[in-house]
Amino acid sequence: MNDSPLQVLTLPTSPYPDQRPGTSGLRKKVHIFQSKKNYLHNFIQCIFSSIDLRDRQGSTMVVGGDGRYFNSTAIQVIVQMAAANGVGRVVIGQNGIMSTPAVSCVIRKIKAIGGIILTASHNPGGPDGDFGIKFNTANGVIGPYVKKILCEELGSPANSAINCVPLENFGGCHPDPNLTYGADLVETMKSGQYDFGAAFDGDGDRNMILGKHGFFVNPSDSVAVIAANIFCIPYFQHTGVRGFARSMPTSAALDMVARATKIQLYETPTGWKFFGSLMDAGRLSLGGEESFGTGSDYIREKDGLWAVLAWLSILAVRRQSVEDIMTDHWRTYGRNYYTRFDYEAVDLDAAVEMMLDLELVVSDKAFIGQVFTVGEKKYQVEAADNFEYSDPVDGTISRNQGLRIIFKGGSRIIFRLSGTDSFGATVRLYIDSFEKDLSKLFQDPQVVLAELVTIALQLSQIHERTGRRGPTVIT
Ligand code: G16
Repeated sequence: MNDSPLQVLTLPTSPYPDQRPGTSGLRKKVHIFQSKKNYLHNFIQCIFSSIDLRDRQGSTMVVGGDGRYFNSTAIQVIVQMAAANGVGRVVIGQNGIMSTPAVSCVIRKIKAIGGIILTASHNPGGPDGDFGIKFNTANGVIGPYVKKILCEELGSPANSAINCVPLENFGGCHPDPNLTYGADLVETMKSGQYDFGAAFDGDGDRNMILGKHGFFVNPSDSVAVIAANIFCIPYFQHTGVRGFARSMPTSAALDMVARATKIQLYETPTGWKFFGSLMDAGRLSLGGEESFGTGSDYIREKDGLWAVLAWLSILAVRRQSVEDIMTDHWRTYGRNYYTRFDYEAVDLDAAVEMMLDLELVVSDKAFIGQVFTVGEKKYQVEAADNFEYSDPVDGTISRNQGLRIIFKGGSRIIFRLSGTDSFGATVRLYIDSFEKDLSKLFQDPQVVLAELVTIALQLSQIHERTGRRGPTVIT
């Protein structure tokens, strides 16, 4: 504008072919953002350019992040570029920090045009770690929220909030809340001193639930338990329940509850955005993913604290331990034994080639009906495909969402390439097997699933192809 005291600069730049957003935004090593000219600027400009100029002019935008290294540098750039792109107001979290679910909530409350979230979520932080950018459209660290809600408002002792001060490198800890990276918490819980434990990632959208003695609630089970006890949660007493959803690789535990309660179930590709579309259409109330994400339609993101509060509501009504609630659930609905193997940072070409070859194998007609024998057990292939999803709201088709091998009886082997890694490729292998025999409900998942793992390793030749001897993380 002519009368503006600010001068808009136009800077030449050229595109980077590796700036393809994955499952949830762009994630790269910090040094890539620092060393490649305009790397951050290019991506941010693409975000602004994707918004119609008429909507952008004078609009309000939310910016926040998990406080990781490079956040404050990025925010300075974003504010300047927002002004140059005609955005009227930028709402920034205090010290640049705002959890992913909080950004979603603020966007909806103040009717912002969208929000830029500076996080690489569960990936490590610090100068040698990862940085990431997500953009949430108009439909939508964790520590300060834990202190405020769990300690100040609900009265948990202050020393129950551990690692809750935002740090640029997360104090050297890995922010992914799982059994491997959350091992300290599991050990602490094993002492039997505490009844309930939870871990979150830096941007607060993931959660891990633990009971006394470190009893682990698998995330696929967690959403199923919340679904089965949904009316213990006041929010749903008011809104009712419209539908349940899980991502394809998430175990089918939720399906059992949906069937019993006659509530519609949606199976989507990995990525919370698929739930967002269903929520916008009023079809979905509760969703969960095996990747430690759980949430409801009050915002358009998964929300770790929400999941914890949901569990606490259930505990308060049922007055049972986490373990008792979980084991009761298995007795009622059967148990989906479940595990995920992650092969992190493997060679990209080797991973892509493995997936292509595996797809050829599973898409061969002769594959259906094939019987795999491991020890005394036999598994017959009932169906196999590369998962494809047609959005029931707008008909958009998402292809290539993971290779599925489904055996008679419902056991499944799934292979996917992660869309959130920043270096090389991460191959995810998911195994799901249903058991309803009451005498077999309390076994070690790794023992129960060992045969299916053997079949998966044989079929994919993943160790031979990647030079690995085993996964980096087992959940
Ligand atoms: C993101 C998505 C989730 C997805 C997860 C893992 O979470 O929002 O929907 O399940 O990544 O994706 P992938 O298996 O492709 O690595 P977050 O918490 O990393 O933003």
